[in-house]
Amino acid sequence: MAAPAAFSLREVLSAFEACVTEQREVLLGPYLCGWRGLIRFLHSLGAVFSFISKDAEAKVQLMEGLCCGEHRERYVSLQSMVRYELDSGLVELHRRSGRPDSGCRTVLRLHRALRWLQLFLEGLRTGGEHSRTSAICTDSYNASLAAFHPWVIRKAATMAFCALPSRDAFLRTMNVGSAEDAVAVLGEALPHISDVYSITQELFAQHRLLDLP
Ligand code: 1PZ
Repeated sequence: MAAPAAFSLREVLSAFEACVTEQREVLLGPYLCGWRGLIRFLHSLGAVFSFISKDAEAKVQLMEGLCCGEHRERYVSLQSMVRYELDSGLVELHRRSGRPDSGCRTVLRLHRALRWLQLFLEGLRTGGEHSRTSAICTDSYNASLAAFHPWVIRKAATMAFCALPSRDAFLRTMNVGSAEDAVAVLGEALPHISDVYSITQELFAQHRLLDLP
């Protein structure tokens, strides 16, 4: 029996490249594929991160449900999703009620986490051989996601970061070859992640969706 294909972060990162169309729309299919892969990668880092992967998983699952649900043609891109959910009054602008979470508020959480990912990978890419992954991760988190999390989650996250392996070992867990190869892959992938991030940020800002409860 053939061994299962080795997991490589290269394909995951390139999913974000496939997200952006010529019209600068962000396609949900590859966006969620990218997230699926990131979650898989997070699993490989150990059980300390499972409270993080569970939350990301739930959000990705909710989005996948919308993407193959009754209104699937509205969930092709972030742009069509925003238009549809706003026009149909599906977005809770002020506070959450008992209604199911909207795609917009769910993507917003993933979008904020994408900013963390961008900072973190950039920190890894440019960090010295002996820099600590946990420090890079904490700095990226404090500069992004932490602002949206209550104290108890910030505390738990910061404690989990201490379990991260050294930069070199971390780059090797990406499974793209040597640490130098991994740095090169990051250099190629990061502009695409930044692109997805900034298009989404602009879209959400334009529609005043950046503070959805
Ligand atoms: C490589 C190490 C991985 C570090 C991951 C850094 C992110 C820390 C995030 C801690 C999240 C903790 C659990 C739950 C948080 C939720 O309350 C929030 C808000 O959602 P709401 O409550 O409003 O529904 N969820 C989030 O902020 C989304 C977090 C997604 C994190 C994805 C991490 C992807 C890791 C990729 C690894 C390369």
